[in-house]
Parts: sequence; C-alpha cells; structure tokens
Amino acid sequence: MSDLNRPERQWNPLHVPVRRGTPEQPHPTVAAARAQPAARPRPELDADWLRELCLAAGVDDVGFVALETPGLEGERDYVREALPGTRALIGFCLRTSRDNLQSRSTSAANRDVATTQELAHEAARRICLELQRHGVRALYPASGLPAEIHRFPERSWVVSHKLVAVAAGLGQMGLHRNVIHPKFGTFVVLGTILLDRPVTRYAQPVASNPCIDCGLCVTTCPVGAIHADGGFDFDACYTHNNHHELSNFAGWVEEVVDSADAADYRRRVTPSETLAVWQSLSFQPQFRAGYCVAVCPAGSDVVGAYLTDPEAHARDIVEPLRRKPEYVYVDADSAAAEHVRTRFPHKVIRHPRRVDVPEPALDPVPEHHDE
Ligand code: B12
Ligand code: SF4
Repeated sequence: MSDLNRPERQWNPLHVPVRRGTPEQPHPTVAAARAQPAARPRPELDADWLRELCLAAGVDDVGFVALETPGLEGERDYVREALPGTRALIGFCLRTSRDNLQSRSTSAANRDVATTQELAHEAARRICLELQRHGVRALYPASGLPAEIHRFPERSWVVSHKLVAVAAGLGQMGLHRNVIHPKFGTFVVLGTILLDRPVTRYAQPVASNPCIDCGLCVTTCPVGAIHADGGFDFDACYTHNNHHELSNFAGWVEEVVDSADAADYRRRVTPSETLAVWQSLSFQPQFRAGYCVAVCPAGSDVVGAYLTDPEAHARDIVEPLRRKPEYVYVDADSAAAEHVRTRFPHKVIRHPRRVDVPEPALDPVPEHHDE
C-alpha cells in the first residue's frame, strides 16, 4: 500500500456516508431543487442593464457584439470550444496609467500592464459571477496568458480581443496594430466575455480611425516591426519584445543545458540577461519594448498635449526611448538586424537562441461547432 494511502491519513472518522437518492426518497439537495419554481432563463440580456453591470465592475468602456457578426468567423470554433453555445460577446477595456507606459523605465511600463491585466480579469470575473447568479453562462478568457500553449506556434489564444473590440465599437486598429480607443487612445488593456445568450442591442464599429498617421510608432520601434505602409513584421516584434517567453525561453533552457561550465554559460548568456530571466520568472514575463504604445498620441485624451507641443512629446517620450542603450534581440541577417545597425547603432544587437517548436500534432485546432 502506498504510504499516502495509510488508513490514518484517510480521516475515516470524518466521513459521513453518501446517501444516494431513490425515486421515492430523493437526495435532500435534489428534493429541495425540485421544490423550487423552475427558473425561467431570460431569452436576451438587456443591453442597458448589462452595460451598467460592466461599468460597476470596473471596466472603463464596453460594447456588445453577436458572435455571428461578419469578421468574427475565425473566432467561432475557438470560443465555442471554451464555452459551448456562445451567442454573444462583451468587449471591454480598462485604461492604463499613461505615464507608466510612456516611461523609459521599462519596469514601470511592465508593472502597469500586468496590474491592469489583473484588474481586467477581476472585473470580468465579477461580471461572470453576477451573470451566473442570473442563470447566464459566461466565461472570461485571459487578457494575455495563460493560453492553450499546446497549440503554439499556431493560434493558442481563446479569443482575439482586438477583433472583438473593433466589432464592439471600442476603437479601430491603428497603424501599429493595436486598437485605439477614440478617447483613451492606445492606453488600454482589452478583454472579452463569452455569453450563452444574445443581448438586446449590439454596437457598431466606430466610424473613423483615431490613428492620425503620425508615424511615430514606425520610427520608434527598435526592430522596425511596424512599416509605414501598414505591414507588420510579427517575427521581429516577437523575437525582441517577447524575448523571455515561449520558444525564446526554451532557447535559454537549451543554452543552460549545452553550457560546458559557468564560464561557457557566461559567454552565451550575460549576467545581466540571467537577471532578466530571473525577473521574468519571478514576477511576470517582462516585455522589452512596448514603444509603439508609448509614443502613440492618438485618442482625444492624449492628442491635445501632442498637438499643443509636439517638441515636448518628442523630447520627453519619443527620444528617450530612441536614445536608450539596450540589448535588442534580432535574428542574424534579418531586416530587423539591419534596422538596428542603421537606425540605432548605439543599441547592442543580440542574437537569441530559440527552439523551433514543431506544429502541434495533438489537438491542433478546436472541433468545428455548428450552432
Ligand atoms: C499574439 C499577440 C501578440 C503577438 C502578435 C501581435 C499581432 N499583431 O497579432 C506579439 C507577441 C508580437 C504581440 C506583441 C504585442 N502585444 Co499582443 N497580443 C497577442 C494576442 C494574444 C492575440 C493578437 C491577435 O488577435 N492577433 C490576431 C491577428 C488577426 O491580429 P493582427 O495581426 O493585428 O491582424 C489583423 C488586423 O490588424 C487587421 N490588419 C492587418 N493589417 C493591417 C494594417 C492596418 C494598417 C490596419 C489598420 C489593420 C490591419 O487585419 C488582421 C486580420 O484581421 C492578444 C491577446 C488576445 N487574446 O487577443 C495580445 C494583444 C493584442 N497584445 C497587446 C499588446 C499591448 C501588445 C504589445 C504592445 C506588448 C507589450 N505590452 O509590450 C506588443 C505590440 C505589438 C504590435 N504592435 O502589434 C494588446 C493590445 C491592446 C490594444 N489596445 O490593442 C492585446 C489585445 C492584449 C490585451 N489584452 O490587451 N502580441
Ligand atoms: S503612433 Fe501615430 S501612426 Fe502609430 S498608431 Fe499611433 S497615431 Fe497611428
């Protein structure tokens, strides 16, 4: 017998025998539930009531969208895998602390992103529990991570908050591929709640794009991931900004394994990089550069200061990020490497080792849900 199963560990004296109900003598909980009048689930959720519920839970703006909305086709199987019978989505956002995100101190920016993401989860959880009390099935996926990591490097997130936010009228996608809220600008964390029933009124996308095409995100991104023509170098962004995550982290583990001794490890990974890995593991994975967010002057709360004094915006926000000496992670011989060499010669190029994760063989995509 396993040590863990020893009789004195079973707490047998505390066991109350289970009483299996019979048709004549049902279990007391079953009998009590049957005695209740049958709850009539609401066919639709009242949009005004739901909006008030969301704002009271702490979100800064909210909109509702039917899952059948054109543009969300790619989301359907994923969300119905998470919550079968999903009919509608709540898109919401919470403001971030602008000065934190605009700071040259990456730790200040990362602190606020992580805190706001947690507040988004807390607000969403409050909303889901209240809906649950009303007999509504509701689920909130993570704002960022965790994700269905077994699907990496393919799509591992449950829902694309950006696509939902645009459809739910919370803003439009800027040149930098983040959703810009007409008032709060890029300084928002997005979230989504899945609902098992429709809402009485849905939102429309905002009519005009708040992006003013200033191009500051293009010139400040250290790896040139954002192109002036709207192109986006996903790989360059991921390789640098998410240096401590996913396949990049797997690469660091392999550096450790392959190192012959401490001196060899230090040749591969600098002591400063080791501390950065420690910090990411201890707190939250640390982004290296949300600079496209930091410099963005779009949104009515933000644009006034920029238009009044663009030089101050450049001096206090843009230039400190462009000047900052820092490691920049790029693949050798990539366009990103060339970008750092020519535009940011004072930044130090590092080539990360990363593991090529094979395409997922097990459960690679959700089952198709015909609803
Ligand atoms: C995967 C992912 C990443 C990837 C890829 C980014 C990407 N562009 O998809 C990586 C790791 C690189 C990344 C980086 C960052 N991310 Co991220 N990421 C996600 C995640 C998990 C999914 C994103 C997604 O839906 N991609 C799907 C594809 C379809 O989106 P897409 O590539 O943008 O393409 C569509 C549109 O952009 C549009 N489109 C295509 N081309 C063009 C061109 C123009 C000009 C326009 C207008 C539109 C357009 O059509 C495409 C198809 O529909 C979400 C969390 C979540 N669960 O949603 C966060 C999320 C998108 N990330 C976010 C943030 C803030 C960041 C970073 C700033 C990280 C940081 N804090 O430092 C950087 C910014 C990078 C950037 N400029 O996009 C926020 C965005 C908030 C906002 N206001 O939009 C999210 C929503 C997290 C959150 N809960 O708030 N991220
Ligand atoms: S920084 Fe300028 S160009 Fe980039 S998304 Fe913001 S407003 Fe648009």
